[in-house]
Amino acid sequence: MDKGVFITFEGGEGSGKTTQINRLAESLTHKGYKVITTREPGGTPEAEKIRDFLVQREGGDWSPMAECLLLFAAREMHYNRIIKPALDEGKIVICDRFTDSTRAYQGYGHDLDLNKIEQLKLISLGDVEADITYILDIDCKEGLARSGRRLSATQINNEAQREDRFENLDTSFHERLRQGFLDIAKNAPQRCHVIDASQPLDDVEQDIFEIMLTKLGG
Ligand code: Z5A
Repeated sequence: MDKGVFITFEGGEGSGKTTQINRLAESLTHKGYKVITTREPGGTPEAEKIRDFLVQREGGDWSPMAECLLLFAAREMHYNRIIKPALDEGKIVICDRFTDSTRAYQGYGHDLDLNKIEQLKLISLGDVEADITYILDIDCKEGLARSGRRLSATQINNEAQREDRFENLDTSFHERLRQGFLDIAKNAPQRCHVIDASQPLDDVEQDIFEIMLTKLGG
């Protein structure tokens, strides 16, 4: 491939993004594609520092606009230093969350004006969007239960560093978030594919891979 493919995974807490990204990356690598996986917030050492502010329990009490500015600061460096160079080399880039998460979490979830989010996106990234976005959709309670089980199984020495600042928000926040992702998908049907993430792992994987093969032309 001369030009790479930019794939993003989106969804609420515990929707299975990380698990499915690993599976998709393995299948595509097995088929001979050059694949990199990355995540947001994060992906560069600088952006990983911003991640700690945003997702750790004691990371800070940020306003939605401050969160949004930090996210685009991290994303600008991540895109230009990691994602774009890999795409230019013809690689497939699979990213755990991207701009749709800002639209859903800060916009729908925290009620930040969606037009302001689009303006910040234009300033920092221009018209950059993924080629394919998978939105893993799951009932909020089920997703939070999965996420809670994963968090409690994670070994951590300092509780203040636990990545659960968003998990700890109330159920109505997570309901708005879910609806936000579904609206985003409805408004960008060429790019976004909603996947029923409540299915068993293998079935979710199969739905994702079938769409991928169609996009890659078999
Ligand atoms: N954030 C934001 O506000 N604005 C932005 O612009 C961006 C991010 C980019 C970090 O994201 C936080 O940053 C995020 C929003 C905010 N909110 N939080 N918290 P993150 O992606 O790193 O965090 P996350 O969404 O909480 O990830 P997660 O809990 O790790 O979920 P996941 O990656 O979607 O799921 P998973 O780790 O693959 O699976 C979770 C568990 O469920 C695990 O034990 C699996 O084995 C299990 N699982 C997965 N799939 C299944 C199925 N199908 N059946 C049964 N069990 C399953």
